[in-house]
Amino acid sequence: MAHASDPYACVHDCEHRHEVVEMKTYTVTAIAGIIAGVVAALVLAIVLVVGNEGHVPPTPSAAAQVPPNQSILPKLTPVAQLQMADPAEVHAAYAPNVPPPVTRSDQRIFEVHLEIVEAVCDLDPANGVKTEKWGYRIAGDTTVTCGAPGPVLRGRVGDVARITVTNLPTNKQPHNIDFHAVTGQGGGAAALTVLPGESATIEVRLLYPGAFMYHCAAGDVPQHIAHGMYGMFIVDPEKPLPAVDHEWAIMQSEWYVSDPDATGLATFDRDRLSLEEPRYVTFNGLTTALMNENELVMRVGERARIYFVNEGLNLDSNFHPIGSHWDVVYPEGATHPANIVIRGSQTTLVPAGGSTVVELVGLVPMKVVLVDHALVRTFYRGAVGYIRIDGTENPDIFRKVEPSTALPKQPSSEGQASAAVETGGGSEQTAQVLLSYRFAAVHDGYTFTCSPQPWMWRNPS
Ligand SMILES: [Cu+2]
Repeated sequence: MAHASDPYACVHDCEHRHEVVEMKTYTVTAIAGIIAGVVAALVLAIVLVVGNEGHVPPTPSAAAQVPPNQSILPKLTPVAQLQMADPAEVHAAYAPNVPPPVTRSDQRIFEVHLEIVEAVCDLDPANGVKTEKWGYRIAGDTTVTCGAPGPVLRGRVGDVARITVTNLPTNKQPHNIDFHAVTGQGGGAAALTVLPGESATIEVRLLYPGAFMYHCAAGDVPQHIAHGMYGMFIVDPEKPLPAVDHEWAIMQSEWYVSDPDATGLATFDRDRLSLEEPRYVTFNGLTTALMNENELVMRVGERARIYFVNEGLNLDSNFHPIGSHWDVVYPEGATHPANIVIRGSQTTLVPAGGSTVVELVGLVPMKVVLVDHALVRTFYRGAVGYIRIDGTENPDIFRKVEPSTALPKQPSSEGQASAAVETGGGSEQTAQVLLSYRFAAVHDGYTFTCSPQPWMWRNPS
């Protein structure tokens, strides 16, 4: 029955009236749904573009598109139908640099040629310590005589990599390469075993995207890896990872050497190797590879991606950026979109022979200190690197409060701690690199400030 106060009143019967009410309800619901959808899309776009600097990492919903019982292997174009990659493509570079991402949409054949070098090389330049290193260089690059770590290689899932390894005739050892990116006997090691003066070639399909270790697997494999015979192979997914402002490669490794003699030469120490007690732990093969003039540089507002391989030989790495976070972690360096990324991690575990891919956002100017947070390796053994973030301060994120206002008026049971790592200059005479760790704590209304404690790389372990 019609009612004067009923906005949906009809003049016929109640059934018809209900239909009109339902139709109008549906219409209102539909309009509201459309508006809600548009608003949600706008909010999502704002979050992705503004809140995350335009970065769109893989999401759990995307990962769910490939259930575990389905293959993630690419559909392979037969090798006979593949074209050679454009000669302008770059597939090898030296860390911390990486070759540019492979962004083409088809599978190609590309070639890389590595040479094996053996030489006495710097290990701890600030202390004048050298050791015998074996490693890899881009073939023909005679400017490189120390090949540890070896070049960073890069290709795309589905590509065929034609890899040639040459053992220079001046070398003394047989060598080869086991590529963790390769599917086939020994990762190619047997097929690539070469005596001094020999070369060998394999053609291999890149099936899984990620950041992969490669290493020598000849003879006493631990001895060869401990001499520096390793590198990194980045395999880009079919759909490239989101573009970032910087991409860098870092390789952690251990050096089992004696104390240096009077000339600074530290020799291979098999006892230390057997005990898994390295004398040095380094990023990119040197104690100074990522500091001073070699520190990495980015700006506030930029995003950097680090491809990190733990070359071992024996230790797991606890990769941590002091003063920042891993905004994105591709766990175990497995960048296939079927995987779920981690957001906002503090420290990511990287097993020996494994990797991670992490991203860091510059939010305030500082020096991010890259460490293995098993900190003996950083303070006593050399595993440290720096990312300098330039730009404008942001007090909404970080500011120092003067001590007079920082001290609580009433004793509090809640303590606060802050820590910083910095380098100190060694004297010209000792040429020591000093690290100091300054710990300041505010606890129960009292301030404790410990004096900087310098340790030297040569500090006996
Ligand atoms: Cu070798």
